[in-house]
Amino acid sequence: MKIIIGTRTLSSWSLRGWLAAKQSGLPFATECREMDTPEWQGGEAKKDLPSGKVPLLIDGTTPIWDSMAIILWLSDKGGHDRYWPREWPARALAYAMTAEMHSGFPALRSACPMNLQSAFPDFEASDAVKADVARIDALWTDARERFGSITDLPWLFGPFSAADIMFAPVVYRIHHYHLAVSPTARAYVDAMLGHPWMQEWNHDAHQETLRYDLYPVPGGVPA
Ligand SMILES: N[C@@H](CCC(=O)N[C@@H](CS)C(=O)NCC(=O)O)C(=O)O
Repeated sequence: MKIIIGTRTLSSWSLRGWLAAKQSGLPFATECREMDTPEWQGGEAKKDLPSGKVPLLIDGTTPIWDSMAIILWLSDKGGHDRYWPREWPARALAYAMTAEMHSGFPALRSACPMNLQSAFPDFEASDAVKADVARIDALWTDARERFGSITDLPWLFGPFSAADIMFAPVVYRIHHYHLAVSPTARAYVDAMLGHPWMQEWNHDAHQETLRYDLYPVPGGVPA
C-alpha cells in the first residue's frame, strides 16, 4: 500500500489518512506531494489523483481517495475493531461524531487552517468558530465521560480509534490558535499531542520548507 499525502504542515486531511494507515498495522509507503509548489498549484502534481485531492491510498492497483473512504477500506482490511468501538452505544457515537467531523465545522476549518509551523496566540475566535469548538468539546466530553474514561487510556473511546483519527487536526487547531476548551477537552488535546504518531507527523512537518503563505492568517509566530 502507498498513501499519497500533501504538505504535512498544512494538510489536515492527509494527517487523517496517514493516521488511518498507521492504525491498520499493515505495511505502507508514504509519498508526499508538496502543495506550495507551482506544480501543485498549477495542477500538474494532481493529475493522477482521482479527486484532485490528497490523501489518496493506493492498495495494489486500487485507488481509494477521501479520508473517510480510506478509514472504511482499512477497517475492512485491517480489522473493524482497530477503528471502531465494539459496544453498540459507543459505536453509534463514534460513527456519528466521525461523520459529523468529516462533513462539518466549516467555520473552524476556514478560520483556523492547520499550520503546524505557526501559532496564533492572539487569535480572536468569531462566534461561529466558538460554536464549532463548543460542539466539538461537547462531543469529546460525551465520548470521554461515557466510554473513554472507564478505561485507563486517554483516547475518546478508550483504545485509539477512527474518531481520534478524524479529530486529530482539530487538536492542532485548538493548540495552535489558543482556543478555549473545557478541562476534559484540554486533557484530551494534551494526550493527542503526545501520541507518538502525532509527534512523528509534527516532527516531519517541521522539516518542511514552505515557499508561499498558502492559507494566510494574521498574527502567526513560529511554533
Ligand atoms: N473530503 C476530502 C478532503 C480532501 C482535501 O480537501 N484535501 C486537500 C488538502 S488538505 C486538497 O488536496 N485540496 C486540493 C488542493 O489543494 O488543490 C477527504 O476527506 O480526504
